[in-house]
Amino acid sequence: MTNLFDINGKVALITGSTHGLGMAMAKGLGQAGATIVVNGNSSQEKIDAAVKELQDQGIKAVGYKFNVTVEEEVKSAVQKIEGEVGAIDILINNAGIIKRIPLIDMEVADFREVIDIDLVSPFIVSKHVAKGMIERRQGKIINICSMMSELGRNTVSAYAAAKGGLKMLTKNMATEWAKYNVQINGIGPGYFATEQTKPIRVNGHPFNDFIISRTPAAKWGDPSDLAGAAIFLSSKASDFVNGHILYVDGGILATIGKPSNEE
Ligand code: GCO
Repeated sequence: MTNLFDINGKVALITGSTHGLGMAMAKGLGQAGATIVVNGNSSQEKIDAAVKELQDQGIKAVGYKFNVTVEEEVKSAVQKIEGEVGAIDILINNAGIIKRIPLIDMEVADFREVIDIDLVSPFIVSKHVAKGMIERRQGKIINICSMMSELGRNTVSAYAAAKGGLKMLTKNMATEWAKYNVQINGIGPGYFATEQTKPIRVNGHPFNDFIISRTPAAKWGDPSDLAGAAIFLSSKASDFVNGHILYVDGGILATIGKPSNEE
C-alpha cells in the first residue's frame, strides 16, 4: 500500500516560518521528507538561523527574504524559488500578526496593518503560487486560520476579522481552483505556547487560567502538535478534502465550557 502521507521530495514554502507555528510546521514537513523554503521579512540573520536550525536536523532547507504584503516582491520571490529550488508543491500561508487593542481605541492604521498581513497577503502569495499549481494540475495550499475564524474575543477585532475572512477566502480558493486538482484547506490552531501568546500565557494571568479551564484537553498546545495536520493536508491523504478548516484546538470549539466547580 502506498504511503498516503508521503511528502518526500515535495517543495514546501511556509511564509513567516523563522519561528513559532511556522517553524514547527517546517520541522514537521521537513522530517517527513519535504524540502522547506523558509520565508521571513524581519532580518536575513533570522532567516539564516532558521534554515540552519532545520539543516541541523537533517532537513533540506533554503531561505528567502520577502515581504508577503508587497505583490512585486512576492511575484519575483516565487519566480526565484521555482527557478532555484523547484516547483512549489505545498504553500502554507502562516505569516501573521496580532494587535490586542480595544476596538474603540484601535487606530485605523493598526486595523489595516493586521488585515494586510493576515488576510491580503495569503491572497497575494496564493495567487502567484497557484498559477504554477494550476498549470501542473497539482498543488496544496494551507491557510493558517484561528479560533478567531469562528469566535470573537475582546481586543482582537482586526485579527478576528482577518482570520474570519481567511476562512472564507480558503473556501473561495477551493471553489475556483479545486477543478485543477489543487486542494486548499485551512488549519485552525487553538491556543498554543508561542511567543505570540506569551503575554497572555504567564502563570496567574487571568487569560491563562481561562484557557486551561475552557480547553477540554486542559492545556496549551505545543507547536509540534500541528505537524500531523500539516502533513495530512500536504499529502495524497487529503486529495479529496477541499475548503475545510481543520481545527487543532484541544477540543475548545467542541464545548461551551463548564462551571468552575465541575470536573
Ligand atoms: C489571542 C491569541 C489567539 C491565538 C490563536 C487562537 O490573543 O486570543 O493570540 O489569537 O494566537 O489565534 O487560535
